[in-house]
Amino acid sequence: MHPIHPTALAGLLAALSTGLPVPLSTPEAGEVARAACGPGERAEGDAFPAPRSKPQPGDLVVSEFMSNPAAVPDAQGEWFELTNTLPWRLDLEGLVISDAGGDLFGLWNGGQGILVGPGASVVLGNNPDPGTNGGVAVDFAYTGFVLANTEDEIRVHTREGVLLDAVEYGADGAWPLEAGRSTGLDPGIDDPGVNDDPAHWCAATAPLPGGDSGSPGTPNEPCP
Ligand SMILES: [Ca+2]
Ligand SMILES: [Ca+2]
Ligand SMILES: [Ca+2]
Repeated sequence: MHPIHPTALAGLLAALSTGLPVPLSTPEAGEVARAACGPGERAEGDAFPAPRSKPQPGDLVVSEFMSNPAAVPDAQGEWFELTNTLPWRLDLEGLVISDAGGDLFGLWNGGQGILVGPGASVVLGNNPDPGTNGGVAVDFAYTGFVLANTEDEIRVHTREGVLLDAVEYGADGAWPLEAGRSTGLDPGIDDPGVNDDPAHWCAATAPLPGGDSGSPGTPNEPCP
């Protein structure tokens, strides 16, 4: 476990809880909380929508990150990808992303949900404009979170502080960090513990429209 700073978490929870339609209670261990399907929650053309699960540890992994874009400035082109490991869709709204240095943001969409399909990925980035971010389709834009080029952390946890996955790159082992190339998890790996090992990651070669390499929102290339 890597608990975030209590003061920072309290402040974020206060912000997130404003107008929040769901209670702040913590589900019992093992419980899969299923949101009720109310008006407006069904996707268009989705006659029998699958239940939306509140993510539990093991339900998602950090699968790719662009910490050091070369085609555009870092402040315009950093992003990372989360992949749903489950055979049903997840609602990521309410999750919190942090690092070890105090960077923090919440996944909030006004209560509309941030859905990611079975086995699919969502891209979070610091700039939603493909015209200036290197040609990346960003699903959720954030501020206040920097991906350092040599060493940093991406920690995904619930509002209650339950860690779902963390990737801590650069400090230990041989992480494949190259300017202009995202670092991607071998597509065979979907375990939040196994992805701690840099041996399961490699630098992307698939071209992005802006000239860098990566596969934001689509399956990673198999590592050599
Ligand atoms: Ca950076
Ligand atoms: Ca991990
Ligand atoms: Ca990818």
